[in-house]
Amino acid sequence: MASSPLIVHGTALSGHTHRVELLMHLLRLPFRRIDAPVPVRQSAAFLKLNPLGQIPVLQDGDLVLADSNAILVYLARRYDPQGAWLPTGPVDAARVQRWLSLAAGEIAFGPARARIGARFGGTGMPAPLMATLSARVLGFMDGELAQRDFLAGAAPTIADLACYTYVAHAPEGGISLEPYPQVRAWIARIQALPHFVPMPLN
Ligand SMILES: N[C@@H](CCC(=O)N[C@@H](CS)C(=O)NCC(=O)O)C(=O)O
Repeated sequence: MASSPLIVHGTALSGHTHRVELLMHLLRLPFRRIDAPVPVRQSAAFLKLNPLGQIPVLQDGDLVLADSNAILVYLARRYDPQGAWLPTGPVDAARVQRWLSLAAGEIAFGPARARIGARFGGTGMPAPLMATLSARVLGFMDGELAQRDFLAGAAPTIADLACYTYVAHAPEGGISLEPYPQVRAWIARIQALPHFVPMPLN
């Protein structure tokens, strides 16, 4: 258990923040969120926490850690004694890492950017490119999920949490999940996990 409550700098509508908070809920880890909307992220105080000016940032005692996937790795290693959320075997660990890379690549620049454009405006990326990236990764996910219940194996890992939020919220950006039945079934499996909390729509 954490010696003092964990702190997450983030916002309620940030999918990157949600994936971190979701793992903390699933692990039953107490935490509090410090709201960090765009003007806060550009402040000198925040830039000391993360010079990239991005949320989420985790504070655990003296530790300050930025990047949602890095935070997932830390929390899983530090607070999941069973190691279920981040397996250690070479093949299993590599399978998880592959999905973390897709979460920071095709998913971040496909469905996540499309949602930002639709909801907040101004992604600086052409819509056809976001649609192409989305179709490529969602088609791949659908095929993989036809073979197993979760992205990296039979049980959920941080791979699923890293990918879940922006895939589940893809329709907000005009990316339909209708063509991807296995992805929709996987979303339902994630949402059925004990202590799951959704990212709000508004
Ligand atoms: N690779 C980072 C990306 C985080 C990210 O893009 N966060 C957004 C909000 S959801 C942000 O802070 N954007 C501000 C910016 O990039 O300047 C992570 O996984 O944490």
